[in-house]
Amino acid sequence: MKPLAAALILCAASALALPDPRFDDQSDKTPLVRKDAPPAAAPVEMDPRMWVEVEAPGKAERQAAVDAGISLEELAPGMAAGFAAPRALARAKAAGLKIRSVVTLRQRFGSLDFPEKDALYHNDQELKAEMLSLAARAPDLVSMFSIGKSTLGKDLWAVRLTRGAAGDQPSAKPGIVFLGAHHAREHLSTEVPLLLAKYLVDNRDQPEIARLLESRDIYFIPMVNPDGVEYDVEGGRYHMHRKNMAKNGDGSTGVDLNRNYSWGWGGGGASLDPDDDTYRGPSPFSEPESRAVKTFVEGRPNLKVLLSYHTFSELILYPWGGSDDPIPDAKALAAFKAMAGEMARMTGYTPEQSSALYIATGDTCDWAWGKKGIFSFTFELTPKSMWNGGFYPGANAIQTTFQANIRPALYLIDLADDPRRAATQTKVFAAAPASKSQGETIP
Ligand code: 0X9
Ligand code: ZN
Repeated sequence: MKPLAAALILCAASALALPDPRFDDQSDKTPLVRKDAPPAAAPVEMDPRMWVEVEAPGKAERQAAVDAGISLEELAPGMAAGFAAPRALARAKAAGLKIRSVVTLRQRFGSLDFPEKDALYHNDQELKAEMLSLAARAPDLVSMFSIGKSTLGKDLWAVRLTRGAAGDQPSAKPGIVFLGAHHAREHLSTEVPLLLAKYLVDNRDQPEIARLLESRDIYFIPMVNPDGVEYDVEGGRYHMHRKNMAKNGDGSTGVDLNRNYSWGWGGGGASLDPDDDTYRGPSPFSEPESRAVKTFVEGRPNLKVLLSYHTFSELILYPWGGSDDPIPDAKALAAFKAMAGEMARMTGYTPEQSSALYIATGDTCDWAWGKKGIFSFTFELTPKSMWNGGFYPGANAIQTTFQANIRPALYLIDLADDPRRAATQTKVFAAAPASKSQGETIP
């Protein structure tokens, strides 16, 4: 995939201070280009400036464009182009300049994308395209909709797999939701739910899968934090970014979405300092992304199970995460432990109460269990440690991690009718048919 051309913007901006041969045809020495043109340090996606092309048969038009506040960067016969903030664009129009085209900096300078070696990972647009193609492939089974907008206005896409209900239509069938990428740099946590959705569609005629698609209401929201993901890969290199892209009062960026849910919000393991990676946000559900998940869940009382994918460490975590106390409902605890244990056997991951990792308040699963009684798990996917790739384990990790996670996903989908039965039932959902997805087989 294409590397981001943000470097081009920086080059263009730094070139502003130098005499520029593009403007040699000027008769006077008045500089055509504003010396105070804004630097392009902000992420391209957040940059409100546009790339504007105006008709400019002669110097008068170029000058009018510059006087309007456009910083001209490119000249060709009859046209001039450059950066324009929204007010500069309005002034250029008011001055009577003919505007040929207006595009965002992202459109002009290329997409924000993964480094070439990790091109198999999906950015926001590629994810959307995959979901659309799934929905087109099996319209009787798959629907796609947005659960809300991100801080920067991107749609938060959900794909729904069930027979007999689409989009927002309510369903009485037991429901389950798989979430990914609360944390920007945890890219495998998007790939796994996306590939699981594809897997179910590819194998929809296998009797056991067909039964689940008939009897369950299954949702995948693979990228809860698209702004953060996009920033994390900006420039074709990784930024180790965790939070969303909210602008904080102190000038820092981002709220930790997995500290922003209301259950136990403001307690331990969540920072008050906006600059910290674990900043909890100014108030519970202050962020549009966590609010969208809340609204999504609250609108679907049929949801019985939730799995929030994260990376990394190979863990299967269950509530509480905000306290070392066990959840008070002993029967539910027995079910949680049985489920986590079973899925640990399937994956080789380690099962434990979330707080055993560390106490952290305001996470998704404490809220979903504490407030809604939804059996909720956090999976910390591969790798096991920083030494095996940490947040960036490479493209080869996608298939192996997905494969390892098929059986736990089918098991949870099956149990959604009555998760408590896991405590007493030893027979687990076993029939994982040979996968047609990308020619792989089930482990
Ligand atoms: O800290 C987190 O949000 C999760 N780990 S991660 O490395 N993906 O950031 C773990 C959340 C587990 N929940 C609690 N301990 N409350
Ligand atoms: Zn995480």
